[in-house]
Amino acid sequence: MDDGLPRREPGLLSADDVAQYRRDGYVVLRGAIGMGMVEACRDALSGLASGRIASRDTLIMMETGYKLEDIAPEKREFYVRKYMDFVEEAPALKAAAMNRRLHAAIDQIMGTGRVLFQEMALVKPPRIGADKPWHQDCSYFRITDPGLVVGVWIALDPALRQNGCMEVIPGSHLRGAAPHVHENDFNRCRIVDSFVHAERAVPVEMQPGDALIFQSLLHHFTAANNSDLTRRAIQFHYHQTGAVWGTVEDHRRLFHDAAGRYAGCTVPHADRPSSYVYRAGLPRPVVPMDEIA
Ligand SMILES: O=C(O)CCC(=O)C(=O)O
Repeated sequence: MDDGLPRREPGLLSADDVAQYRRDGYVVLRGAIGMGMVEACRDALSGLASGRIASRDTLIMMETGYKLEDIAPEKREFYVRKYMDFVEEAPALKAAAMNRRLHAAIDQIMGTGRVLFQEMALVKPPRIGADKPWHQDCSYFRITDPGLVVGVWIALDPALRQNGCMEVIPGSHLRGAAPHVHENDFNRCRIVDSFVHAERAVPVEMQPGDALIFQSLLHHFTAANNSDLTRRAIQFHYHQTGAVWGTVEDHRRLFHDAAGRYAGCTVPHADRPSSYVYRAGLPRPVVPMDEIA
């Protein structure tokens, strides 16, 4: 019967899933994007690495010890560690970031109205893919309320224990911001060891198209890839409309050591200042899109 009330798209997450996000800090949405989209995203990344797809903005970082210019274009993707800032370069990558089904699920957790402020593709090439140490993503973002930030990590290959799937510590987001320290590389910033309960880690194995939706204070890690299996993923960060970007001092109030000194990951090393700034100034409103492939 038509009662004239607006109809809501059926929820993709159950009440238990939403409760899991609140309690554990993460939930997996299986089959968030379809296989056609997975293949289109893989092809776009491969095209960006080889130069087949023209890039205006994308930053490509290689695994340690490898240089883009030393490797033949068609082989480059097998040495890439990370792509950043790519949604405008390929329609499939934008359609993944704005996927209607994914955002209907995030609406259930966060409410409506959000912007995309960071995109990355994270690759662990077979045998050479390095680990990513334990960290909280909001240690990289100077947003004053981490509860308004949500991360989404979408597998493009099977992500398994042996090729470095995501590992999380359920409930760690409820313990607040933990102090981090930089290693010798600006991209390697980790939670101070004594704050990590690694014995409680849960590996989250996923199939291509599955999405891990996680709170920005969740402790997470990925191991090195010592297998022959590649492991590609795309990761997006969104914040709800109205979230405030603060100063280093605002961030220090969250991320500090016992002496009160800044212990987040946003301050470049004095000896090697980073020119990269997360795209806090370029938030793009989420406008849900249908899949294109
Ligand atoms: O995909 C990975 O290996 C790690 C991703 C991650 O946690 C990050 O870059 O923040």
